[in-house]
Amino acid sequence: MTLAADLLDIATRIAREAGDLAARRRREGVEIATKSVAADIVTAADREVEAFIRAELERERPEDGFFGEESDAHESSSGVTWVVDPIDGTVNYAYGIPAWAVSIAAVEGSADPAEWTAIVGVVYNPVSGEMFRATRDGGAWLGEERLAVNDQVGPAGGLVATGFGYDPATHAPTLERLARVMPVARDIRRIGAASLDLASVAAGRVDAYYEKGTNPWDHAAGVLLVEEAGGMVGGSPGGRPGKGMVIAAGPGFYGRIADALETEE
Ligand code: LIP
Repeated sequence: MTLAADLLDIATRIAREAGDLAARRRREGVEIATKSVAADIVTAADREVEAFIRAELERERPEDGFFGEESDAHESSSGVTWVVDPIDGTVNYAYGIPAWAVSIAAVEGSADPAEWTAIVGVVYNPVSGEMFRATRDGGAWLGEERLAVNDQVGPAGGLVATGFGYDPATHAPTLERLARVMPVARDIRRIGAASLDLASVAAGRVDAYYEKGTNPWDHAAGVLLVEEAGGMVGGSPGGRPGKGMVIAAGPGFYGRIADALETEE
């Protein structure tokens, strides 16, 4: 079995078990705490689920590194680092909106988000039971269905997913950015979880996704899904996807939305 295939098996099993744990805790009731700003929340389940994922990964691959949303990073001695968001879409999870996911990626080459190469990515939605998965050069899949981005965007424009940061100070520029995108969009979708937004691009359920201010654990797995589904990904003008910007779309629409976003300079 190749390294990617082995890592995919591990990621898929752990994502499913972690997602089912999170779903159980949701049914039992959610305890909420605040992080950076009032709207940036974390639940006890976020921390418990990340601890579960971390312990399972350490048991399976003790030499690998870890880079997660809710706990300290751990340096890799194997060359592989796991990038984990235990519950992406935390606000949806807290409100009981059925749009949140466990996002797990395995990256190699560097533990720096600006330099690493994702080789495995899984995004698991425990509510729908959908396990989106991809390996580098192995395609993106949902069950036995091979995923492909939608590259036929007509004159009405693209169906564009996006997200808004928690910090109220970012809302004005976010809305200005949205106003620049609308001329190339038929409509907007604000799903509330970057990993599910990116999985939706990979599955052709939306034509594009963009967002400024997300964290590596929000998009590491989803970016690989889009790439392996034939899509294009990028960030701030000419850069890689990152906190400055994540853009994902089919090749035929990517330029239109990237141009609309680049005019903010
Ligand atoms: C969320 C992202 C979402 C973004 C939110 C938040 P979290 O991640 O998935 O796209 O709009 O502001 O960053 O906090 O739920 O893991």
